[in-house]
Amino acid sequence: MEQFGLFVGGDYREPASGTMVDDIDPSTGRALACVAQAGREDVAAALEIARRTASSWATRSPLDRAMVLLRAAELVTEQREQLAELEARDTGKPLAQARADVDAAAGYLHFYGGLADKIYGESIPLPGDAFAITFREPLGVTGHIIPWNYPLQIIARTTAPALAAGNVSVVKPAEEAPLSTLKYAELLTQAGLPPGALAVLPGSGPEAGHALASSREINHLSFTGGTESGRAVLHATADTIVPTTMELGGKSPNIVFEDADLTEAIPTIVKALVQNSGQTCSAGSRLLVAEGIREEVVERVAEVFGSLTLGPGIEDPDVGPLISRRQHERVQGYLDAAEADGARRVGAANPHPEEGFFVAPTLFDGVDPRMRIAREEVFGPVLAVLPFRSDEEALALANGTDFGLIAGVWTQDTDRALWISRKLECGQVYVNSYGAGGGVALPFGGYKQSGFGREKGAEALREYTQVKTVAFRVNGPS
Ligand code: TXE
Repeated sequence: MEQFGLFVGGDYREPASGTMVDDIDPSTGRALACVAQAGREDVAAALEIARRTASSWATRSPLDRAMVLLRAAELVTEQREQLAELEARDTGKPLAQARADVDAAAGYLHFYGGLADKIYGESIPLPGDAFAITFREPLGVTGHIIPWNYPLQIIARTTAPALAAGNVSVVKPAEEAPLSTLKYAELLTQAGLPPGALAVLPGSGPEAGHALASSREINHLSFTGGTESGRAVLHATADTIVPTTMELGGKSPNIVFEDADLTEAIPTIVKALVQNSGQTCSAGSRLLVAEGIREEVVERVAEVFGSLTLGPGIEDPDVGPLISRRQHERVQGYLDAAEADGARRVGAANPHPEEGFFVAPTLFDGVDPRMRIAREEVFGPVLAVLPFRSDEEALALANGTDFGLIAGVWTQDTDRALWISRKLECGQVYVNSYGAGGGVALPFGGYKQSGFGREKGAEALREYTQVKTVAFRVNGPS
């Protein structure tokens, strides 16, 4: 079985404690690899190396930094099949999705590589001959806590802008799926990133994750994960007053008005939910539908659900397993709660392999907005249908959870689409589409308990820089 160490200082090393754990293949429940576990000491050592590397990377010419990231984008693309297979095995996701994730990772490196030498300040006129200029400076050492649902995409999404802006990064991937993040660090090093500018430390959340989040040696922390762990991380960064970006998931709606083009809408609504087995922060897990077309929409979505294949990610089915036994139990708990609350399950469960952590795509009609299935993030392939009778009711339902990440709006009426887009309390709205294929260039982040700060797009560079203002009083010739 393949063994993976900690990636520190440009190479693999053993953890101080010598602890190795099995990395489980979610399609079989059996070990896939053996991975080193970082402890407090390893985190401290990686941070020390990062600190020593910080000024040399920050003072490299912006064009040099750009060229390293652009070269890394090429290397990721050259390794597309190997990386996709690794990601499919480690997370259970279908190969086609894993390939899309590799493309998105290369896309982030390309996008932020392209911006690395275009991070400009401003000039601000002041009274008389005075003026001020601003500099966008790197923060120093950035910490990154990564979840298991899109490890490769998310390490690229958060470290590419950090590195482009001249920071150095220390990353703690999730226990369940660390492998592609280690390969990513290898490829960036191969592309010319200085050893020490990017460390990847697999390990547990409460130990390695907490050590990183609570360290005084980081200058910024980006966290992507669940609300509970996010809260623990925020307590830690509050003590050290470290700026933090939080991406905490959602309960995002697809809103289908009576005039929607259902031929376009139905396949997108299905994909928005079942992609990655529903384990996507921006999953379209609520279907808000005009009462007049509810029956037809439910029937058509159920029909597509019924046609989906389930299997190991590496066989490229429509739907793979969930990430872990724990996640399987959690989702099963939501299915039981929905039935106990009186929601009506539509359609039969698709067949799936006996072993592995599979849950068939499940559609619940007759959902009341107070039910848990309508309010809480399930993070599995479970869709809750809620009918509405007016545009105002659709808006109230859409905004009626604690989350606010993204929304899909399906209508032919541009006024209606614009009206509701402005009123929706969420970070992104898609009109007659959903998710826009990863949207590397589109600012992304939460309203309300979906988090704060923005990732993706040029906007993310604001998170990874700090602004210095220098004001001049100019004395002209006397
Ligand atoms: O994620 P955790 P879990 C949601 C989803 C899911 C739920 C729980 O609803 O059902 O969260 O998933 C690290 N200090 N999302 O428990 O724990 C952890 O090691 C520092 C939404 O599996 O949030 C991992 O690297 N770090 C989401 C990362 O946090 C800690 C993606 C995420 O794991 C820590 C994943 C601590 N005290 C789950 N505790 C999204 N936004 O896409 C844990 N971690």
